[in-house]
This record gives sequence, structure tokens and C-alpha cells, in this order.
Amino acid sequence: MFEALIFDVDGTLADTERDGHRLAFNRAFQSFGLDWEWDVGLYGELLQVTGGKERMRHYVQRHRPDLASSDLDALIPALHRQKTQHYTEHLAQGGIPMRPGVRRLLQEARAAGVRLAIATTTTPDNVSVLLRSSLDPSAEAWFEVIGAGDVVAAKKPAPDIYLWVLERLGLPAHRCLALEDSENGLRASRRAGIPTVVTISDYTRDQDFSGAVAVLTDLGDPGEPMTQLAGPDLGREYVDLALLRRWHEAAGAGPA
Ligand code: XBP
Ligand code: MG
Repeated sequence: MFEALIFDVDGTLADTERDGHRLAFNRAFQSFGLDWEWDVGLYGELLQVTGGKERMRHYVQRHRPDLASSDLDALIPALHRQKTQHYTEHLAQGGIPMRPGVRRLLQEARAAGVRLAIATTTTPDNVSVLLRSSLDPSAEAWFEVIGAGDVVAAKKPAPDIYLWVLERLGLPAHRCLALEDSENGLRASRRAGIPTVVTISDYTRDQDFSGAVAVLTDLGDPGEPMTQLAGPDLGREYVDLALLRRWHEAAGAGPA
């Protein structure tokens, strides 16, 4: 039986990448008079690198090698601050909704006394505004631990952010279940030893999810069934705590 659910944010709680982060990066590039433009296809490739600052540096090295790396040390943090401002303004206007079933599952978990946490590579401000604007004004307080951004040096697929969260929860990995949407995220949670359920997103549907307890299109809702892509199929329409517990036990992470 797990005691805590640990949620990724981007792609898992909400579809934030294509019409959120990507547009905010492009607006920041414009504000700085740069001719960089990340279209939907290019952004899919750049998502292999987690973290916005790291992603911009990767882009320059790969696509704009003419820029000296010494210039980037000042430019990238400034661009990233501007990008975060654009992104949080968009979110504050309710710009991006929660994915199907997320609110329902969080409410069920809260009512059942399951502890909640977040493990993400994105900037802490982005998490706060998303939770407040798209979930509930008090939703930040629903999560006992929020691990985000630069609190660890190595971002996903390194396990560091999950290990940071586990330490603060005071729980061993097998007493938790992680929810992720990407291969990088799954590799991070699995390296930390946490059984993980994946809900794919547009950018991640063709990635390798071996090692996941189950892979689904989304969490589903009553009357709006999810489709299960991998893992023990228990014939359920949507994900609730009972289903997560059965998958957790099937993964060999149940009571010793
Ligand atoms: C999400 C990310 C984030 C965002 C950008 O990965 O990679 O970097 O794209 O956020 P995951 P910042 O869902 O695996 O945590 O610009 O704030 O870094
Ligand atoms: Mg993600």
C-alpha cells in the first residue's frame, strides 16, 4: 500500500508544453530582439533536454553555434526570467486547464488521507501559479512537499528531484507511487526506485515507457474512459485510488 502520490507537473497535471512553455520562450526571444523561433516540431526535439535554461543552451549549441558560450552565461538567465514572467502571466489568466481526472484523483487522495507531493524540473513560480489558477486558490497547500527547478543540480532523467522529495516525505520509494508523462520523467522516478504510472501526452506518446507499472492515455473520468496502453488491464474506465493500489501491488511494491 502506498502512502504518498508524487506528481510530475508539465504534461502530467496539465498540457503545459506546446501552448504554454513554448510560446513563453518565443515571446522572451522576441522581447530580446532574437530571431529564434521554436515551432511545434522543433520544440518536440528540444524537450529531450529538461529545464528551460538547459534547453536554451542546448538549442544554441546545436542550432546557433556562432554564439560564444561566454555570452550565454549572462543571456540565458535573463531570457529565462523573462520567459517565466510571460508563462506565469498566461497561467494566471487560467490559460491552461488540468488534464482529465487530475482534480478528481487529487480530491479522492486528500479525502483518503493519502499524502501528496510534486517532483518537477520546472521553476517553482510556475508550479504555484498553475496550482492556484487552474486547480484551486489553496491547492499549493494540498501538497506536503513541492520539489521544483534548481533545488537539485541534476534535472530529470537524473533521480535527484525524486530522492529530494522522498527524503522530505520521510518515506522509502516503495511506499510511494509516481505519476509521469515522459521517458525522462519515468527514468528519473524509476532510478529513485518509485513505481510509476504514465499518462502519455502529445509530445511523449512514442517514447519508451518500459518499467512503468501502467501506461495510459490519461487518468479518465466517469463517462470519459481512458485507454490503457500497457500494464495489467483491470477493465476500469478511469484511474482512482483503488486501481492505483492494485497496480502498485502488482508491481511488487505492496505490503512486505
Ligand atoms: C518539464 C520541463 C520544464 C519546462 C520548462 O519536464 O522540462 O523544463 O519545459 O520549465 P518534467 P522551466 O515534466 O519532466 O518535469 O523553463 O521553468 O525550466
Ligand atoms: Mg512531464
